[in-house]
Amino acid sequence: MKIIYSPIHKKHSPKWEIINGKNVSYAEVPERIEQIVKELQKNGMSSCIKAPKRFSERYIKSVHNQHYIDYIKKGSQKEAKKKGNDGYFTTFFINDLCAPLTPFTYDAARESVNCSLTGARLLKEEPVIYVLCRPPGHHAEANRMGGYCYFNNAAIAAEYLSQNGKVAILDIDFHHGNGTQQIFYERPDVLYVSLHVDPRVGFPYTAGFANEKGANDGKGFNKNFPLPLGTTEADYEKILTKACNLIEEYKPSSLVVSCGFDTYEKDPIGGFKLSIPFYEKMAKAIKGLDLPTLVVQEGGYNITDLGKIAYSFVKGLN
Ligand code: OKP
Ligand code: ZN
Repeated sequence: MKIIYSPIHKKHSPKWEIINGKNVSYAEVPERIEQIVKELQKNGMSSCIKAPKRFSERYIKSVHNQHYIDYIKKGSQKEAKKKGNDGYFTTFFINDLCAPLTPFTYDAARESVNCSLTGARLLKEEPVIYVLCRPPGHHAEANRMGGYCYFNNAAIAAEYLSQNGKVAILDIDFHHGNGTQQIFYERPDVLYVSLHVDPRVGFPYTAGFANEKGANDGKGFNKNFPLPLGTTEADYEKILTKACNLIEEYKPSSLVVSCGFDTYEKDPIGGFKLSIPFYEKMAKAIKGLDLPTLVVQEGGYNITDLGKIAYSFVKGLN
């Protein structure tokens, strides 16, 4: 297995998000990825870790609108020139107050895409690749940032892979990937399947309902499994099996996993009851699909245990 990692993400480190009009300290911190890398290295995986290659901005444009890309780039540059450059929320191209622009936001988001595309390209040679990227991407729509996400790493990789056949995306982050859903909503050649907290009680609130099934040519190729707060391992496992069956029936050429660890029982912003050993089980179920698989990091915010969760998951993939 190969792991794709770049240290550039560390430069993107916003202080706040705004929830209900109040500043709340930012949960999507550099330590997340650093803890995972440390734990994988500790477990003898250093030789698996590869640096990303650089990809042209036109790959980002395959999913996002050019005005949106320029806005993030120029906004980050503008912020870098300011004195108190703690980041700011833009007025345009935004879904919520959880994705500020800071001096290195564009650079980090761009490198995060480089990581996912490097992984996608390597899938020809390696059956399973784990992309340790941040900022995450699944809330980023074609022209809207939000939920700690700017460029949709998983969607850009899926778009790239779709040139060689149908792609399934399995989103197991605690939150619904509204961005990924929106990007492929009218496409039959990319299946989106997501398990997440019921949007009536959890972020992103406006998408992720069971009746969102795709539109036009894409009708029937979007499947949401909203789950209640407090979902147990037994219940989660049943739904994951259903999700895997759908993917199997679809017969894709490759699989992209939007992999969040905020389903963990002690996640500070999650609300499911999954334990560390359960992640190995989940990964085994995914591995059982026997597809070229690109695992793209999304959320997961328990800094203390993230490394152990990731290592449990990696054991199941191997
Ligand atoms: C990003 B990813 C809840 C705050 C919610 C935004 C959550 C974004 C999640 N107290 N803030 O899907 O992990
Ligand atoms: Zn999440």
